[in-house]
Parts: sequence; structure tokens; C-alpha cells
Amino acid sequence: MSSPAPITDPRLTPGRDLLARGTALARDWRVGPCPFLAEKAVASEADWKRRSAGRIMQHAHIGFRNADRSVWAIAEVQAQCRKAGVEVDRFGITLDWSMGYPGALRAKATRGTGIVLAGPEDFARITHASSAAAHFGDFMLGLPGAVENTCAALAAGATSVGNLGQYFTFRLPHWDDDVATTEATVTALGLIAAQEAEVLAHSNLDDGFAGLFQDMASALGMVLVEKHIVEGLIGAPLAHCYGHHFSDPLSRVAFHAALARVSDTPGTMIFGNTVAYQGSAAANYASLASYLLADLLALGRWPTGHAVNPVPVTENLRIPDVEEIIDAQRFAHRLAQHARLHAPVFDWAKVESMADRLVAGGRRFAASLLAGLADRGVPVDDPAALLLALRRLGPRRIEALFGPGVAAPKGRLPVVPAEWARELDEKAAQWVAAQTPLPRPLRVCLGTTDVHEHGKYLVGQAMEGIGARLIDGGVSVDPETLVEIALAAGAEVLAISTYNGIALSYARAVLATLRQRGSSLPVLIGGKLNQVPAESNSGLPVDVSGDLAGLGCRPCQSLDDMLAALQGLPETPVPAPAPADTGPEGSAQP
Ligand code: B12
Repeated sequence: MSSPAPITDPRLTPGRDLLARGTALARDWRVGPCPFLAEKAVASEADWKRRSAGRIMQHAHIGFRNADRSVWAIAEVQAQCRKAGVEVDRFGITLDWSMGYPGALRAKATRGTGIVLAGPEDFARITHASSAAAHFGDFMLGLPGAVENTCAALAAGATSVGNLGQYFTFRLPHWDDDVATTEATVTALGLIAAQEAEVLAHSNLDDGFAGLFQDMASALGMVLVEKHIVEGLIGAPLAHCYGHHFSDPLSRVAFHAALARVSDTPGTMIFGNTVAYQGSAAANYASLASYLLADLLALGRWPTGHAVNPVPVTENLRIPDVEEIIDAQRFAHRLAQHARLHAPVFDWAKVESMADRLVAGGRRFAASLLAGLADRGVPVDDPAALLLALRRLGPRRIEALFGPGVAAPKGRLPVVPAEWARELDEKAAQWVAAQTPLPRPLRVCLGTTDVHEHGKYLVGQAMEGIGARLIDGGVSVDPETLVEIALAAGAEVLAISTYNGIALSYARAVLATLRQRGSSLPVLIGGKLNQVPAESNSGLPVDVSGDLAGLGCRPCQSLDDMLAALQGLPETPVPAPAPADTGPEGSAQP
């Protein structure tokens, strides 16, 4: 069993030197002009949010891969919505994960499903596409390319830059230099702090540990820890975003109330509860209404400056098109008119009481985490050292050591259980209850190609439930490493969970490595089985399940598919494994 990396690293440049680098960069890289700042006559989006307090703001997300199409879409959505009397206040775009690398490495990096912007001029095309605020959230802060991307975004006139949440959990393929990633992130935060205009450093909690903690109070505690680092030690305003994984209205509104109690920095947006999108467009409208109503009620009572984010109902099927984005915006606008009438029938006392528990638990978590890091030799006045230590500890160890819940035999009892874990636990238990166990305990190595690990969490529980023995292949693991872990542990099956539009290229790399190693291990693959074809004009990913089957993999859409694939494997057990490493820290198996 390999021991986890130490949480301090002598190679790391002290935070104060990195902040000085950021301040020096600010002499050349300042917030530039853009139509949003000009039309609203403000210095930053934070100013605009403060001035608009009390008005419901709307965020639209544009997910195209092509820059021309994105620029056109932003203008079109703003124009069409304005015609319909709906104001879209801000647009977010999805940078490609290859943009996370330093500039020199980007051309060779595997592309994902997002947009590639070549330099400051390309960023300016986005900020000049409309007079709404532009939000560059993903694959900027928190990744090794943070400094270049932040310079470009600021010069283009963006005044909210993210996404610190990604720092904690995201790993780029074949990039393991977390020291360089930390240095780039702290330098970029120093650059943001040194701006004359108030630039919001944005952190999407769900992209970080909040999507993996089992206790919502730990997620609130991370808000306090991140604020200590970014606002306290670096001096940049930190805007928090949450929402992907917050499904039930009570805990969603209570989290908002708790956030409003611990932060007065304007929020960027409340993210859509996209994990609830599981069916057709019609069914997803119910999910949209459910989370949006909660957000509108919460913002009515605690106007934090967050915009609502009505996610188009096709989001779980494909990258939403312009008409679908406009429909979602119009839906949100109309629902906001209904929402205030719901406020009197909402049980605010229940919300306040849960918010009390979240705040108390979050404070305990933050205090004990910071004290625990100090005890372990981390200089808690150094933002770089703190960030690195948190990233290396990872969500499971952090929660096990410092979680606010009472310790119990199988982990801590959550103060407020995280919805995502509760739902998946139930789903796995229900499915397992209806199955007969496997005839023998197959050894299955299960890993993910990218940050999405809920598929792995569910599949892992289901496999164990029917008697498989699980070998942890890790999260965001390179194909060669996954094969290495599987073979070293004597796995009889390799199971891959993938979501980032790279299913085919990843499977090819796994099969090539297996062939090199003379192995014919069966490969199961599930998740989002798509890929953007190299010769694509649209830039949209296409389903590759057929190609995967053609390669000899077993594509699985469901747990039933998984069971059928496992049952189709040869009866004879392969020889027992050599004692092996159970894989890197950060996997979904607690
Ligand atoms: C939750 C989520 C996130 C969370 C993940 C939290 C976490 N730590 O796990 C966060 C917020 C971090 C996230 C980030 C991103 N996400 Co995301 N995310 C989702 C979302 C909403 C749900 C996916 C999920 O976890 N489902 C839960 C699982 C349990 O359900 P399921 O997928 O139906 O699983 C079933 C089967 O697939 C099967 N299965 C799954 N794996 C396996 C494996 C095996 C072996 C077997 C047998 C079966 C199996 O098991 C289940 C059986 O019922 C989807 C949209 C959607 N609604 O599907 C987008 C989605 C997957 N994300 C997407 C994207 C683009 C991203 C980002 C790149 C966005 C960005 N710009 O930052 C980043 C990823 C960055 C990176 N470095 O990789 C896209 C992918 C696009 C594509 N491929 O076409 C999606 C589809 C959204 C969209 N429409 O644009 N995301």
C-alpha cells in the first residue's frame, strides 16, 4: 500500500513571493474596457451586483466548442431575451480542459468538450459579444495555466474569474505537478487582489470538495477555510457558487441562508441542480422548476447577489442549443414572478434551524481543520502551503479527520447529510436487493477517466453488493496507470467510468497498454460514452458505444448492463493476485 504524499513540500515557493509576482504582473495586466462595464457605468460586476440588490439576476451558460458559435450565441440569447422582456445579466462559457495547461503545452493536450481561446483577443471576443457580464469560470484558477488565462480575462474586461473549486479536485491528464499548479493559482489570485477594480475570485464549491463531502456542514466549513485563504491571507474578494448537488429544497435554501450568514461578498451564481436531470426534457422541466423555485425564494429572503442559473432541460442529453438556452431563461423569468407568492407558505423556521446547524458545524470544521494543519507543520499564514496541504489531504481524509459530525464505526454521522450520497446509496441498495450474488467474488478494478466520480461511487457499491471484490483504480487516472494498478492487483475485470467526452480515445489507450502487457483483461465502460470526432464541424460529441463494442469493450448504460457483462465472463477464476497497491488517494470508495 503506497503512503499518501506529505502535505507540505519544500519545493513550494512561499505564498508571499507568489503574491509579489501577482502584484508585479498587475502593472501590465489590468481590467480592460468592455461593453458590460461601459453600459452599466461600473468598475466591476461586484459593483453592479451591489447596485442591483433585490433584483433577481439571471446567468446563462454557453457550452459550445467553437468560438464563433459562442460569440454568436451570446449575442443572440441576449437579443432574443431582451425582446421577450427578460434580462440575462451574465454569460458563462466553458473553457476546454486543454486550456488548463500552460500555453506551451496546450496544442499537444487531449481536447475535451469546451472552447479553446488562443489569447487575450479571443477572450475579448467573448466579453464584447454582448453587454452582459462575462464569466470565465472553468479551467482558469486552480490549474497550471491560471496566470496566462487570468491575465487574458482581466485585459478583456472580465471581473469574475474562477474557479478555485477546481483546484482541489481536478487533475489534467498526464499532469502531476501540484506544486506548479499551486504556484500558478496563488500568483493569479495575487494578480486579482492587486487590481484597482474589485474582481471576484469565483469558487464553485461543487467542483471542489463539496461534491464529495458526505456532510453539507463540511461544505460550509470549506467556505470559511477558502475565505480565510483568499480574503484573509491574499486580499481578493471570494465569491462562492453552489448548487449542482443540492437537490432537496430545504437543504438548498438552508445552505444559501448559511452562506449569507458567513459571507457578504456578492455571489456569482447559484448553479443548477443538474444531477436531477435524468430523463426527457419534459421530466427535466420538473427538476428545473423544483430547484429554481427554491433559489428564487432564497434570493428573495437573502439577496446575496447570486444570479440564478436556469439550466436548459436538454443538458443531460447534449450541449444545449440557443433556443433551449432562451427557453430556460424565459422560464426562470416567469417563475420569478410566481415565486414571491410562494414565500408565505414556506417553512422558514425549518430553514433557519438547518442553517444554524450548518453554520455551527461549518465553524467547527474550519477551526479544527486549520488547527489540525498547524499541528501537522503547515504554516497556516501561507496561502500556498495551505492550499497544497488541503489538496493533498483530499476530501475523504479531511472529512474523516476534521468533519463536524460525531464519529461512528463507519465514518462520521453527517450534521446534514449530502443529498448526492444519500440518493446514490439508496439507488445502489435498491438495485442490490433485487439481484442474486455473483457465483464467485470477481476481482474488479474500477477507475475514472476524469473528475466525475459519482458513477464510480454507485457502480462500486453495486458491484460490492453482488459480491465482487473491488480494487480502487483511482480518479482522473491516466490509462497506463489504470492498467498498471489493475494488473498489479490481479484484477479479472477492468471497469472504467468516463464522462468528459473522451470515451473512445481513453478506451483505445487502455486496450493498447493491455496488449503491450500481453493481457486480454475484459474492459467494461460506462458513464457518458461519447467523443468529439476529430473531423467534426459541429464540435459536438457523438455517441461511441458502437465503436467501443467494436473494439471489444463492454459499454454499459446501466447497472443491469453491468451485471449482464459480468455474468458473461468466463467461469474459471484467474490465479490469486500479488499483494498490491489499492490505488491513489481521492477515489470514491470511502
Ligand atoms: C455531477 C456532474 C459534475 C460534477 C462531478 C462531481 C464529482 N466529483 O463526481 C462536477 C460539478 C465536478 C462536474 C464537472 C464537470 N463536468 Co459534469 N456533470 C455532472 C452531471 C450533472 C452528472 C454526472 C453524474 O455524476 N451522474 C451520476 C451517475 C451515478 O449517474 P449516471 O451517469 O446516469 O450513471 C449511470 C451509468 O452511466 C452507469 N455508469 C457510470 N459509470 C460507469 C462505469 C461502469 C464500469 C459501469 C458498468 C457503469 C457506469 O452507472 C449509472 C447507472 O445508473 C452530468 C450531467 C448529467 N445529468 O448526466 C454532467 C456532465 C457529465 N459534465 C460535463 C462536463 C462538460 C463537465 C466539465 C468539463 C464542466 C466544466 N467546464 O468544468 C467538468 C469536468 C472537468 C474535468 N476535469 O473533468 C458534461 C460532459 C459532456 C459530454 N461528455 O458530452 C455533462 C454531460 C453535462 C453536459 N451536458 O454538458 N460535473
